Amino acid sequence: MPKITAARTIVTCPGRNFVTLKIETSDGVHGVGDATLNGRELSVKSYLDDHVIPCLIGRDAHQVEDIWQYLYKGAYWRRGPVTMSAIAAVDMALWDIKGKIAGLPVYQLLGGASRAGVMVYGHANGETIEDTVAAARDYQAAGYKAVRLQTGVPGFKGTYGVSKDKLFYEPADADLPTETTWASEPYMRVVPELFAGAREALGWEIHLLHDVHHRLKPIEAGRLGKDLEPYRPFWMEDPTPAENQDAFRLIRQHTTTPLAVGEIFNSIWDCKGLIENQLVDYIRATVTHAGGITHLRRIAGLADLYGVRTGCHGATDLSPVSMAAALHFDLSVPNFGVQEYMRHTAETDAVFPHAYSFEGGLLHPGEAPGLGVDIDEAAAAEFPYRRAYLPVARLQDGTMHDW
Ligand code: GCO
Ligand code: MG
Repeated sequence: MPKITAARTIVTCPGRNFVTLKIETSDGVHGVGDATLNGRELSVKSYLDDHVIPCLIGRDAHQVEDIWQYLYKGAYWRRGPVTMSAIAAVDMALWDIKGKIAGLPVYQLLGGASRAGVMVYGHANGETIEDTVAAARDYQAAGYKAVRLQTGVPGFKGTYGVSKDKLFYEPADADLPTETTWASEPYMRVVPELFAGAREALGWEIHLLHDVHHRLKPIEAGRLGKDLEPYRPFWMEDPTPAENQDAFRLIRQHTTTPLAVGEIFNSIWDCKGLIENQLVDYIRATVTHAGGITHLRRIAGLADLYGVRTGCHGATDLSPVSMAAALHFDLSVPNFGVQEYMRHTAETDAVFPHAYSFEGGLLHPGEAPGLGVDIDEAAAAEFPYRRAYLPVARLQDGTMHDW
């Protein structure tokens, strides 16, 4: 059996922070897992270094399921983003090892390819509707079949989703949280105009998505969904915070715009009510923050029973290791919907050499054994950790709002 002989975490900041777990085995094979939790990177590193790695040494690396159960049930303190990101990193690394030993890409171990490739959506951002539509046109020209549209709200600086750089959107931009100002009313007026402009310029053959980023009250979300209906959006994401899941009933009563939720979910228990009550159409839980490939498959299995499809989070704060793991999952899972794809910087791609590739709007994980991604530790060492926070949002009178 391939025994786990060593494991360690590597923190690197090639433009943004990433935490990577590397597990080595007695077979001479190693595996990698992504443990990045945006703005709380060092908490997950400590969880792994201080509490998980000591328990891994000497275990059979092939026992992916048993080690998952051991870390989940054995901690007593279940769930939460730190715990589940740490478990996810172990899970990814073990699937990587299993694939390398088998000589097969991980998607083959998950049942094989269910489709030719993974449809992805890119991010079209702009300060104005014209800028956003122009960015979306560039994605269309590059072959994308789906694109997310975010635009500035007139009179407000630093709207969610509007980047300083056109291609690389990186919201964790400061040593301490930046303060932004928000008002829902002008936002709710501008988004339907954006979609009208985009349909006129881009036609109907491309999927258009939008992320509300938890900003609206349920009744406001119902209104926005209804106003977007004529433009047939692929989805409206995170319309309202999902702590109160009954809120989604209210949204559903008002709109047939498909709903996507779950990028901050950590386990199947966060998803259960929304899926079983058919209150969402796409579940956005991701490999890194929801317990790894092993747990995400369980979530997808439940979702499939209710006609809910997957739409994994794929922001730049998930490393190429997470992206590779997501692509093996996406390629194999029957109820795949779409995969978010924000391109990493060239520095990040150099630190994490990978086999996945983009063609004609689809990503493919490639045929390399395992996950097909690695960390170049010498390159990683050139980019030391830099504390970085996501912004916060306040209403115009100073009230804290959901960012
Ligand atoms: C998305 C997300 C991201 C998050 C980021 C926070 O849909 O891609 O909303 O942009 O804000 O991942 O860490
Ligand atoms: Mg989002």
